[in-house]
Amino acid sequence: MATTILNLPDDELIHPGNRACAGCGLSIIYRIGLKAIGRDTILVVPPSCLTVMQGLYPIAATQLPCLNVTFASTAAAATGVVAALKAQGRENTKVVAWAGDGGTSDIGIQALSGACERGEDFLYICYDNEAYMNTGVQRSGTTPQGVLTTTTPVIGKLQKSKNVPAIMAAHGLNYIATASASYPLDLYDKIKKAMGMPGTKYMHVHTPCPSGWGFDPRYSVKIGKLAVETGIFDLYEIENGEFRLTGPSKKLTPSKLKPVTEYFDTQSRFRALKEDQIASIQAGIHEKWDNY
Ligand SMILES: Cc1ncc(C[n+]2csc(CCOP(=O)(O)OP(=O)(O)O)c2C)c(N)n1
Ligand code: SF4
Ligand SMILES: [Mg+2]
Repeated sequence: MATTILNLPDDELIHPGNRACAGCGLSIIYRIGLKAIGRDTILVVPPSCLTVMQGLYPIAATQLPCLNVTFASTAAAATGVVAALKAQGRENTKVVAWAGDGGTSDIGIQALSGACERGEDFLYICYDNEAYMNTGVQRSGTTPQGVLTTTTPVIGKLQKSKNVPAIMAAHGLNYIATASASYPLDLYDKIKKAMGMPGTKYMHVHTPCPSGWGFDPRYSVKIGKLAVETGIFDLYEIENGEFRLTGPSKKLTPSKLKPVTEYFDTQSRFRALKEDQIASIQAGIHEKWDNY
């Protein structure tokens, strides 16, 4: 049965107060995600807003042991931690790699692909705020086309975003899921399910970022929901090769999709988009949903 706010565990694995910006979607998913992950877990985290948010010992925000590793090596380091635990006979202790979109779609993809191909036993969570935020909003492989960052031309990013869950699907993993900071209970249930499965599991979490996307922090949850309601970000699972839409995406049909401009208008990063570009993005969303 789906988790509700009433049966979410009370155990808090982050301390109150951390260094994330106000309204940060990452702080929502980290708080709820750790409840699903549980205490007997070692985290592996590359440079990102998450390392800043956690802070350094002895004032770290996280109560779990965490290995901070170099940008490119997250999945390789997680592989090593799994092997070390096995050598110590501690196979009940789980390993979770938690990285940003830059650290996943660009810099860490080679190590991640290798670990997936070998079927290493850990969960990899990519929180996608759609740019390198920690260092000042540089474009990443998942930054959407037309978005303004500090390293895109004045007309916005020229290229389309990289579909990382599809790349993971090509590795034939047992479990792949998307989730959103705006639907934390759906995120909780998916992490819980992934933690109980063998092999490499991958989750891709859409994570609104007020500082990098250009909106008032009070609207983070609303904007994440708009991404789902307009069909630009879809919630789904691929379990043992079987694809299914989940949660609010399951209830959507092409005729129920909100116009994508409702999402774009909430964020200054989309201000360079021209009408013909918006029409083309809207057509692409409808085509995707027609295929669903
Ligand atoms: C090899 C290397 N290059 C660059 C950096 C600087 N750096 C630290 S965090 C970061 C941005 C990470 O972006 P992302 O993975 O999307 O996470 P976010 O900051 O958005 O949370 C960069 C470029 C670094 N630490 N190591
Ligand atoms: S820059 Fe964005 S992702 Fe990073 S802490 Fe601030 S709101 Fe969160
Ligand atoms: Mg990022």
